[in-house]
Amino acid sequence: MIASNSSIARRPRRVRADGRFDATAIWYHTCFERSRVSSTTDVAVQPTFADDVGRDLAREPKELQSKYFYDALGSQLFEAICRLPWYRITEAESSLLRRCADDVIAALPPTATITELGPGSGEKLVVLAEALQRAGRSARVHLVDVSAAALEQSERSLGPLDQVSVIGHESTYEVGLARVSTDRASGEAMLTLFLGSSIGNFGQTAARDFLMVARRVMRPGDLMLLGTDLVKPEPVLRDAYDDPLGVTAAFNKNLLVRINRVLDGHFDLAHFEHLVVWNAGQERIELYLRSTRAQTVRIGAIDREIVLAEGETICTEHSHKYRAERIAAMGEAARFVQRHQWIESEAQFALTLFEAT
Ligand code: AVI
Repeated sequence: MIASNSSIARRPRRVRADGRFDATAIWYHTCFERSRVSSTTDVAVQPTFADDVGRDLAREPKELQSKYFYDALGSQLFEAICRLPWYRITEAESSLLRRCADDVIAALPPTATITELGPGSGEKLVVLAEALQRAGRSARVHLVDVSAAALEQSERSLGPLDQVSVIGHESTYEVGLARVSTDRASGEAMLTLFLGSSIGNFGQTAARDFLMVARRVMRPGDLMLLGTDLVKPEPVLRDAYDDPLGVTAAFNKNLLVRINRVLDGHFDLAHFEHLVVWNAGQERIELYLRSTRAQTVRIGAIDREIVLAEGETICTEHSHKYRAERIAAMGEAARFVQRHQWIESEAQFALTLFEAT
């Protein structure tokens, strides 16, 4: 439901893929209308946390997937990271967005839907909602995230806005975007926001494939606003990912806390340290959890003993940094053309507006 200007529905709705009660979203029952409309089995066919942890800790070298950072505590720790003076991405992107929001909204046809992939705190959408207001417009906004906790956080900040009607999709980016795109009216354009340099957490091939998949569900003329952190001096990157307050270390170690809590794991945090490596060849930051001694850790729910040597690492995240001049080519490979690029030169961060050709 969407109406003109300020009379639009303002209550966030949630589309959960499996239609089950979400225990982490109790506030919904008191604060918001709740929709269990469900048309995909996305979450149901995803490998479970237990499957992924069992398989990834059996690999040599060991790894854990960064998507599992974002439980309720991990999402809050990430919000704290975004406020750290050493982690410049959020502030740089917000200031760029304030600069370009009117241009982005002006580029959007009068009837349009906005979809944000991985919305985080929702603060950036507030900037676009203000631009919508200045233009005397309103829009339907879809939020897509696999994390219920992250969706709740962003829906809370967007709930009171008059210019947007918010619909949450607890789903993978690809499935959520496809659903939003196919469900819209024939003349309705779509702006997809993929911000915060989230694309940097994909490998290079995965990033290219992701843009191709996204492009496949879009129509010619649809827009995508892509946020990418740029290559910068190593000490600056180190401070961003190994901050002096230890928030990023806590964010990283929370993966072990999550395994302990959810999978009956027995990781002792005192015997792991947060390790940050700048891989200059691949132009990416790598996060690890390093075992400070030889140890065997039981994970009850998967009936496994994980053997770690002293100094052995578990890779938890890659965060790729980009070169501004190569971003257009990355889009072109996926049948996008670059319409604008805005660069925050101090923090070295880029926002690129692509159009589907
Ligand atoms: C979400 N993502 C873009 C963040 C990044 O910078 O790669 C995640 C993060 N990891 C550590 N700090 C922030």
